[in-house]
Amino acid sequence: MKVDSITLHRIAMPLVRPFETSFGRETERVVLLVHLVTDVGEGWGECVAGATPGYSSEYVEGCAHVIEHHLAPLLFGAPVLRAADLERLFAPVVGHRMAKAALEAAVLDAELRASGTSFARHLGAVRNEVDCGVSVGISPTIHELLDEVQGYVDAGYRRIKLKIKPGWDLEPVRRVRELIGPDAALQVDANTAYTRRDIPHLRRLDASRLLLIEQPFDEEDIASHVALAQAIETPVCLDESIVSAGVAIDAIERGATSIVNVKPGRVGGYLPAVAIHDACLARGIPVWCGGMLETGIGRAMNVALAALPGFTLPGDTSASDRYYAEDLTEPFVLNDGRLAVPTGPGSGVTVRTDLVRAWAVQPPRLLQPRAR
Ligand code: NPQ
Ligand code: MG
Repeated sequence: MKVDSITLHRIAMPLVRPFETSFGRETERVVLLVHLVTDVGEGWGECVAGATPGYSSEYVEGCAHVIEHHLAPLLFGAPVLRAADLERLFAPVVGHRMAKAALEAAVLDAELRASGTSFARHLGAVRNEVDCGVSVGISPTIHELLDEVQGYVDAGYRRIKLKIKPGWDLEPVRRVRELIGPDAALQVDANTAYTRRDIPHLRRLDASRLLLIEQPFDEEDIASHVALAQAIETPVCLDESIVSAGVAIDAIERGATSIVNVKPGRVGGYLPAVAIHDACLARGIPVWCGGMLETGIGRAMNVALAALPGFTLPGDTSASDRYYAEDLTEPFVLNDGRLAVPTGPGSGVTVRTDLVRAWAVQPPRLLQPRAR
């Protein structure tokens, strides 16, 4: 295919409730969307970067800049464009995986719509629905946390994940375990809020019989995760650290992670995400699909990815209404704790362009080749 134009849309979507993590509190989700027009049809992609570099070094304006000035020229310059070639095409740009992933998603969407193939079929899905978990933010009080968790249990979520940080860990986790009972799936995510000195403290989480503890230390600090894994019974799971299949294999071989969170945005796209899935499957390491408060576009693609055979744990692939009163596509609705994998061509969902316009925080930016 040939790309005729790329339009960047910046939108802000109101969250149904503030989402607080160890790195900050969000009340709306600012999202960068990529709309491609190609000679075979259109495609949409979503960038998972946040408005500020508080979670990752990448952020909306940085991604928009690197797309406009460095990645789009590579796309426009490619004689024949195929999603499978993008990792190589983008290799001259170091890092910026979230920006690359947004373009990859849009190229895949256009390519698959043109061939009448779904994301699920193309990526290698083996299920037509996926088990869903939910990520629960840090609450002002334990009482409000228990209320929120009870709501998700009632909605049918098959796994609860609590955000933790120093000062919000042992007690809330213990109280939620008490609320949901000994057999319910419960895990925690620290988003790098601890240091190696906290290992004796984190060991006390073992009493709550967690499925896993996610990313307690800095993303560059594989060694401290090895030390924790040796000291704690709860399985250690890396998120932020896993930026490529190579890093995943290294972290697994060093004993830093026995379960892996796979997020396409973090690793540069859906095809690199499948490569990490394959590497983990070959090593007997379970994976699950992370979430970045995606709109229906990214949610549809994540649900397709989560239907691959190695995704044996419920993901942060929650229903649309976990985050948004109104989604950018047809909403994803929980059915017995599961979401249906879209079957239509490409992502299988339709973008509501009226909402893209209504929620815009900047005029759309149209990018075109200089000359052909
Ligand atoms: C995680 N996601 O697993 C992330 C963290 C996260 C669902 O817990 C804006 C930008 C908002 C990035 C919220 C979940 C975000 C964000 C949460 C990342 O670590
Ligand atoms: Mg995480």
